[in-house]
Amino acid sequence: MKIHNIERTLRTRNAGHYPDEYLPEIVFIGRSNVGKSSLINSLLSRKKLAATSRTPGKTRAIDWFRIDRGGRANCFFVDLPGYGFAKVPKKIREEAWARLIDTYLGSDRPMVLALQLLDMRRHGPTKLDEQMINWLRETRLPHAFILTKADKLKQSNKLEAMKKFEASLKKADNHPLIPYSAVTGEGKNQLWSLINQCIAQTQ
Ligand SMILES: Nc1nc2c(ncn2[C@@H]2O[C@H](COP(=O)(O)OP(=O)(O)OP(=O)(O)O)[C@@H](O)[C@H]2O)c(=O)[nH]1
Ligand SMILES: [Mg+2]
Repeated sequence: MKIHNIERTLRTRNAGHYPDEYLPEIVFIGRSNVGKSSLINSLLSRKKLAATSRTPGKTRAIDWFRIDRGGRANCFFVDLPGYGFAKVPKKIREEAWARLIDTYLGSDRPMVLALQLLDMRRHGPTKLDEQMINWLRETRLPHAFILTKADKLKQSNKLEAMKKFEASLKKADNHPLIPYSAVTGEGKNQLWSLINQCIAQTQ
């Protein structure tokens, strides 16, 4: 589907501050440096829309990107700040980050899909990821797991990593698990199909 226009509608660090417009929202969640901003750029075929960095903690606010696809398929991509960034003092980490995300996830915003990103090289979620996943399960928001940086694994290691993630995420609850590479575009078509399906279900 053709994208007509993309703009960043809002960047905020204030809990409870949202865009005026209600469109289906696709939410990107994951620890710092896992590749959230790179995934957004890759899906939208833009190099520098969402700022990426080798230094963790780049995205400290919530960003709303408005994706104009000519009407019914319009949506927002919501780039949440990464968690588990060691250089941020613990107090700020616990309070500001958690409040920002908790307020948003608990709001009446029209979220249609949450994408939980996990680094594919780690062969499983970290402790913080698990906390986030439990949090997500409580919200009952439809969600999928995106295994990032798939290009960094050899084919044989990929299959092994998939199996380990499936086991640890208890794949029985039927949430898609999609290997993704922002470098090669692997997973892009599959993820767009899922996004479109979730948007269509709300209309
Ligand atoms: N090889 C490879 N590198 C990636 C991929 N995705 C992201 N990276 C790299 O990983 C680093 C972090 O990527 P970001 O997209 O900035 O990560 P983020 O999750 O937005 O990080 P925060 O904003 O700190 O929460 C950058 O150096 C990216 O180039 C990928 O699919 N393959
Ligand atoms: Mg980022």
